[in-house]
Amino acid sequence: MLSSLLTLATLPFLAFALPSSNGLDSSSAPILPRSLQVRPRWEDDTSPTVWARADVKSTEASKLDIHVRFEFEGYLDGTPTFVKIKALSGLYSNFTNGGTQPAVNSFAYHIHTNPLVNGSFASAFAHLDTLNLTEGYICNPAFPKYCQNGDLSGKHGNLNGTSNGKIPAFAYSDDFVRFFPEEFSLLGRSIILHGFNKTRLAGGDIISPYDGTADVHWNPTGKPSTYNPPSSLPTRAPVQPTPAIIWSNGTVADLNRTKLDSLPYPFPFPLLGISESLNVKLGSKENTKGIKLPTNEPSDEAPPFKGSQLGTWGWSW
Ligand SMILES: [Cu+2]
Repeated sequence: MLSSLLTLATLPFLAFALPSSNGLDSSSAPILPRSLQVRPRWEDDTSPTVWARADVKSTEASKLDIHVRFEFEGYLDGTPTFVKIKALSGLYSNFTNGGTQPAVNSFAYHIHTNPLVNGSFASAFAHLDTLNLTEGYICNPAFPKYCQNGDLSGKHGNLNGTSNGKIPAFAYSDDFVRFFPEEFSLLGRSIILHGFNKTRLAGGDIISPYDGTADVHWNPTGKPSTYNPPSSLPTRAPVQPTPAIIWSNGTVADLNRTKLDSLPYPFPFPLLGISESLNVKLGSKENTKGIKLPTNEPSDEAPPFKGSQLGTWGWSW
């Protein structure tokens, strides 16, 4: 299993070695925007694995004491990114935001497009949505392909509050969370955690040595991401279409062309899917796998974190 993974990981390099190849196997392949024709910056790295991290916290002023750690493990071969989550404090059931809001028992969370400016959660703007699916269609976890790629809780479920505010480490794989190409990348973004009526309760930047936002010890450098620097980031959140449409309630995707054309908002598929983008190959599975991690697992280690080894985590592919 491990050897086959390593073999797969060499494929991007082989593609680069062929000057006439654009990494696509179809003569009808779309012409890629120049910005997508990028090679992973760690192409000379011998490791097939890359990491990022985010410490998502409430502000001191809020006195909420929310701290959720996210860790991302990605692969050069385009297999799904692994997302590991642990709530260290503050995610209580019957959460009322200090008595100011109706109680909620679970928390939505997303990758947002922009890193925080001066700690402002509002400055994170909207969900990462590199294929422009918009929020016009309600994300259905059965069809993650048609969810905003940054809508992690839409695809995998909210974080359920607990009596002590902690959630043991757990993890899942996600086909649509990407380290590359750069404009699809989670690098240079942030994560926002929400309470009642989408209130922004906590946030934190996604940092990694791969884009210069973390040093080798995983301390934040304060530098802009080399992947998504301020000049490439949106300057405002996009206006979302309303009302929202639940386009599929069933367990089978109902997405023929007629159906798509009948939907009230422009639907970007199939324009330029992630699977058609250079260097990116979707995993063989579009569904996700969740894994419960040992509760005694340390949470403050620097990546590569323990338990990330294939055998230890019981990967089935
Ligand atoms: Cu959000």
